[in-house]
Formats: sequence, structure tokens, C-alpha cells
Amino acid sequence: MKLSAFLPAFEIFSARPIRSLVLAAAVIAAVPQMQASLLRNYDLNGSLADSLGGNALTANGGTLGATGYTFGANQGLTLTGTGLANLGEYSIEMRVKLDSLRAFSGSPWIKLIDFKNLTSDDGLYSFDTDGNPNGTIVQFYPIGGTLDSFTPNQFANVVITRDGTTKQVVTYVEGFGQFSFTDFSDRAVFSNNIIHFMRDDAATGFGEAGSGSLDYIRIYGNALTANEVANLPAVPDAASTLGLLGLALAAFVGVRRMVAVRR
Ligand SMILES: [Ca+2]
Ligand SMILES: [Ca+2]
Ligand SMILES: [Ca+2]
Repeated sequence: MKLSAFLPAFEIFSARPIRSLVLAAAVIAAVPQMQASLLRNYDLNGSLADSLGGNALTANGGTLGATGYTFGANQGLTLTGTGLANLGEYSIEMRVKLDSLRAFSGSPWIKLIDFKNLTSDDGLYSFDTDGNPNGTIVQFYPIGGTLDSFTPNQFANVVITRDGTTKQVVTYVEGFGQFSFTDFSDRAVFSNNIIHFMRDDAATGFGEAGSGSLDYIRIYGNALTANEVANLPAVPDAASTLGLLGLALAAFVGVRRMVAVRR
């Protein structure tokens, strides 16, 4: 049990802009731009391997499926040997779905990323007091966070960036900047070159963990800009991308047919 470092005075509903219309263009345009700093690419499509040849993730009891990794509480994934030249400079992107906004223990906190090899309560969490998506916070505990709708059973793209020089940390959900702070205490610097996803720490008795699914994880060697994060492809998997291009092609064919009918 811990107190929130950031308790909103009120909850507001903020609708996110619909990005689907520009999705196809984003997939095509954004992928090449991001290759430069992309160090690790885990699509989690039937494999825990890094498509870029780095260390594979380690499972902790969850189930690897054709398109993602399904986990119970504390059954997330671990990466040992991050590939980062600087453990305090990175961007981490994960597409994750939570079954519930409550941890298995009933806690309103669910740890998304652990930075200190499960020894510290610090880290990136989902926090929500009432289980209702309104007012959900993706929060870097104990610093703070900002309201966003992290809806149960719905995938969300979560990104955290840290600049090793300025120590600036920024968190995003669905491509939009959520919260930033200067990490003077190096809370978001990885210890032991290990990243834990969806696993709580010993400091809170591993109680702040939930169940859900991971679609993919990507690790970049630098702090992406807000513009770069906003343009990250929302559908990164090869199969999904092909499906998306197929839809775009079908729409194009449909337009041609309409033109043909008019003639
Ligand atoms: Ca914790
Ligand atoms: Ca809520
Ligand atoms: Ca996937």
C-alpha cells in the first residue's frame, strides 16, 4: 500500500483524436525513420526473440501466442542485457492490454516497467482508484503522472523516454505526451542492465501486478522526440501491417470501382 504522489482533484474525460485515417501512411512513413535508433524489436508473435538479433526476452510463466504474450500477475517478461550503451538514455515502447485496472491484490497500482531489478517501488505504473477508465493515470511513481484513459481489455501504446544528458523523462500513451520530469535521482536509470515488464517489486511484496497481454515491445537507444513518438506506427507487426495494407488496397480498389461505375 502506498499513497499516490499525484491525486487528481477531479476526473475529466479526454477523447483521443482518431488516428486510423492516417494509419496506413504512418506505417509506411514512420518505420524507416525509426530504424536508426531502434535497438530491440520484440513482436512477440510466437517468439520471444529480438528480430534485430539481440538477446531474447525471458518469460515468467505466461503464455506465448501467435500474436502476443498473455500474462497473469507477475508473469511478465524480463530482458537481461538491454543493449543500451547508456542505461539512462532510451525510449521504450510497449503495446499492452490490462484485464482490469486493479492489481490481483486489489491495489490500484499495476507496475508496467521496473527499472531497479525488482528492488525498488519506483517505476512506471497504471494507477486508478475506482476501476473506471476515466481518470486512469500512467504514472512514474513516486513523481507523478497525468490523466489518460487506460481502458480494461483494450490495447494501449505506452512509451517512456529518458535523455541521459538532461535527465528528462517523458511518458506517453497513444502517442501523446502525458508527463515529464527531470530525473535528478536517476529513478528511471536501469540497474543491473535488466528491464522487467509487467512485474511488481519486492518493495511492495509483488502485490502491484495485474494480468493482461503484451502485443510488442520496442527499445530505442535514444530519447525519441514528442513528434517521433506521435508518429510511431500503431500497428507494427508484419502480419498486421500486411493486413492494413490489404485494407488500404481494398479501399483503393473500391474507389476505382466507384469511379468506374460513374463512367
Ligand atoms: Ca511496487
Ligand atoms: Ca478512474
Ligand atoms: Ca505482436
